[in-house]
Amino acid sequence: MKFLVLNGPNLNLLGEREPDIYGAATLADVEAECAALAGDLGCSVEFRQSNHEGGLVDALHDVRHTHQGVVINAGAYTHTSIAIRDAISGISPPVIELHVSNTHARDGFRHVSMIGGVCLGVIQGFGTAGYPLAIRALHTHLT
Ligand code: CA2
Repeated sequence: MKFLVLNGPNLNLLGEREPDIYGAATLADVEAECAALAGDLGCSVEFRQSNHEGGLVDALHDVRHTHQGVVINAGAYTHTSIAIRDAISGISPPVIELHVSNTHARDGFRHVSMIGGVCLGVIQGFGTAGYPLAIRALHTHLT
């Protein structure tokens, strides 16, 4: 089984700024942790990141016949993007919405998700530890 972990705008800066909200781990650290877990579970993960809405839509389309599940942290596009919602609706692999922070404990505009309603489930508020949790959740769902 192959999973895509897709990160949206500004998440390439993980571990570089705002450690009080997003923690100290970099995206490369998170990728290494998820790759190790995936190996233990007998599957594999591919990490991709884009700062562009269309890049995230393209990445979702790209894996529709090749991967069995997706974890997406769509960043700020979570709260605005009908295009990403439609892309998730348009592919078969189950998608888990993930956030490092608890968006419900933050600004009001972060309380709304355009994508949550078309995802298998949502994991948020557990820091970067949420990424391996999401890999486990996908694996459990599919086996
Ligand atoms: O908590 C999350 O994972 C978010 O998806 C992160 C987004 C935010 O817009 C969402 O409301 C919640 C922002 C990502 C910004 O990432 C940074 C990481 C380190 C330093 C600066 C920005």
